[in-house]
Amino acid sequence: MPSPIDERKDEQQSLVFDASVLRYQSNIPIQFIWPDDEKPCPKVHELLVPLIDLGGFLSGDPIASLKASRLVDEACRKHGFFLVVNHGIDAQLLAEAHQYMELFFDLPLSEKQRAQRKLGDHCGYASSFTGRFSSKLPWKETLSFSYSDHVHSSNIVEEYFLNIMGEGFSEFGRVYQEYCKAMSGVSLGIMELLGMSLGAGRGNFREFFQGNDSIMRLNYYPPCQKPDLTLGTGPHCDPTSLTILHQDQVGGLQVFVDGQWHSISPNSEAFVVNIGDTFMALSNGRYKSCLHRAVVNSKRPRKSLAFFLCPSTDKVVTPPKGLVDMEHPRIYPDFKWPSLLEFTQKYYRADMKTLDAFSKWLQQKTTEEA
Ligand SMILES: O=C(O)CCC(=O)C(=O)O
Repeated sequence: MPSPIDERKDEQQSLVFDASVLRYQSNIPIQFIWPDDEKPCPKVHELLVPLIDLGGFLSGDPIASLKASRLVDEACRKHGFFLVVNHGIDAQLLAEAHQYMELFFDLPLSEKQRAQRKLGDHCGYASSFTGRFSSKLPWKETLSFSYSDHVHSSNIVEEYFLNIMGEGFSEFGRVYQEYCKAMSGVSLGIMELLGMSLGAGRGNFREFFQGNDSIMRLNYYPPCQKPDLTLGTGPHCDPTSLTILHQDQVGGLQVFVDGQWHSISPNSEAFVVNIGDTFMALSNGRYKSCLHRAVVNSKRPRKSLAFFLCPSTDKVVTPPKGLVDMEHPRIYPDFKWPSLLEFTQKYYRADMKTLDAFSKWLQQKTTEEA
């Protein structure tokens, strides 16, 4: 299979996504113009997503638990998106996570490039994906870094900022270390809920994701003079297990349901949660990992914080026995998360068929190695 990285053309190397320069141009570079059938639609309807009271569920309130489990089950069988409120995340921490993101993306490009993401790597700073793809480029900048829930990696985020950006960034490290730890905690609570709603036992997935090796991404979408021609994040399903997203008040997240794009409006009190491909495999296909994207606008920058829960690198992704029977045979092969990550970083640009393409790739690789 050709690597998407090979798609890179020579002229790409000179293309730089620097919003502070691009904003003075009346047009946008052609690499950012998406095909007509993928361009943003002028009007979209709001997606009806349930509001889940996580606190009520976690405190053991039987009525709140039953309600939460039913609502989550319905949403995850249909599209995999829901909102959680009463999640226990400190408002001050959330505000700081947004503030420090603004501070980082306001730095001059050369400063941000100290954290430059290397080809084939999933961590670091990326100004669009100019070095990786030659067309359908996203109108955004990102900073991604690893988080680990292992006891011996309790400072991994702080160390990342210190090593890559230097002493002056220790406060960034502190804020995002704390934020990731809090997100990991919320994810484990949601895993209890998913275990219950799938009838797989409350502790099953919680235990599976203890010691997770996850990814945190800060998304920054500068204003764009031609927002109707481009996308901030192209349509994709998350290859990871569960995404916990906090978007600012600008709006731009869209989900593809029943053949149409729908928006999910900002709600500062809530996290947007969605099922990723790895959890779809864990649930033996019962819960959906759904196509989503982000649109941009011409007036205001937009920010979102995305925590991608991933299993510990040594865990085998296999559905619990209770989710496999004659009526529900296995859909996806066993795999470990680092293989799927490698597949999406080196060989395949994530879309709505990632898991099927990955399954075929894995089977082919196993046959070749036998
Ligand atoms: O910014 C958003 O609303 C969506 C971000 C997203 O889909 C991603 O980072 O994978």
